[in-house]
Amino acid sequence: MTEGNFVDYIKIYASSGKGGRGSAHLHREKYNAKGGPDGGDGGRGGHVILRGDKAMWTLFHLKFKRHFRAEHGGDGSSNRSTGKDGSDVIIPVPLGTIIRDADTDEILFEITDDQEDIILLEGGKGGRGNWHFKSSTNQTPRYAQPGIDGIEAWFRIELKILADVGLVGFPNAGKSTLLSVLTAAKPKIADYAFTTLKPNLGIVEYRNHQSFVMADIPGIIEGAAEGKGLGHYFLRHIERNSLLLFLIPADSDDIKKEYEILLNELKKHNPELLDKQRLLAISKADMLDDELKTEIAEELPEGVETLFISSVAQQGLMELKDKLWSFLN
Ligand SMILES: Nc1nc2c(ncn2[C@@H]2O[C@H](COP(=O)(O)OP(=O)(O)OP(=O)(O)O)[C@@H](O)[C@H]2O)c(=O)[nH]1
Ligand SMILES: [Mg+2]
Repeated sequence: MTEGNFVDYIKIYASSGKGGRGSAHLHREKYNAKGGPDGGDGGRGGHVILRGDKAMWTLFHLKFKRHFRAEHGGDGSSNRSTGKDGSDVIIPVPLGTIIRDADTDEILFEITDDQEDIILLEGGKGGRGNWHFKSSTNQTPRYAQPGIDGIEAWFRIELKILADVGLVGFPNAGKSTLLSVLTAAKPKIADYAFTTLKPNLGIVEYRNHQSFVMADIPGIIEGAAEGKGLGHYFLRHIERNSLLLFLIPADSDDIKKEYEILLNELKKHNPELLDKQRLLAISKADMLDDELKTEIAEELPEGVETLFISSVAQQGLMELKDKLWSFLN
């Protein structure tokens, strides 16, 4: 899919490096033909490491490079020289990345902290050189350990969005338009349902160079939790948002009802979603005159703060940002 910058899961193949061989070298000098064993140890094979990176927001960088091989360890050599450790492969991933075993689907790790390192696959240990095996009965062992093999495996790397604000609304509610006016993101916008097929993220610049992240997900419809439309697949992405911004267009036939349906879908998907802070924006408010606005204002759902906005006419957007910011902090 070409739309959006969003890749939410990807399968990767990784292999760690094999440990280097221990050396079975016997020391020889001009005047000492029977020198002792002096074979060094093999170096460790490289690890495959995942590193949390707070500057990343997607798995897009993994889309075109899915194979990761760490270097093998170097072999040991004479003079008890240890082989070089194989270089590790470090894969940067956004915070909120989950790593599953590709076969069993079991969650192996979750990366939540910046610069957090997780060894996905450990490199094989280097073999020990022959001098370790010298004993009273065998002064010149010609034996050294081979290195231990690396490991290879497939993983499924998955991303839960860590956006602060998740947009929730029916298709066509104006979610992508809002994202496009509040952030530098350029999501596709059109006058039909399910324009957005994949989540889009944008950074909302706020006063004094502060910012927060907003996620636009595909529209949710009645029955979404049972698999209708596309929203169900993406509902899990709003599980981590600290705030849900509901968007209902001003020309909705029944704002209250629409709000109830949205809440109900979230609840069916995961009841904990209802514990999140939420805010309701009546979008496309440029279509309302004062009279209609007053009329609508009297019939708004209870128990949620509501404001009127228009992305097109740039109305209420600063108030919206202020409100979002104060909720987030
Ligand atoms: N009048 C008016 N129209 C708007 C406003 N915001 C969005 N629209 C229009 O509403 C339609 C849908 O907008 P989108 O932003 O694509 O809606 P969406 O919620 O992202 O829709 P899906 O991706 O299908 O879920 C487009 O034709 C927009 O031009 C607004 O503030 N005022
Ligand atoms: Mg959209």
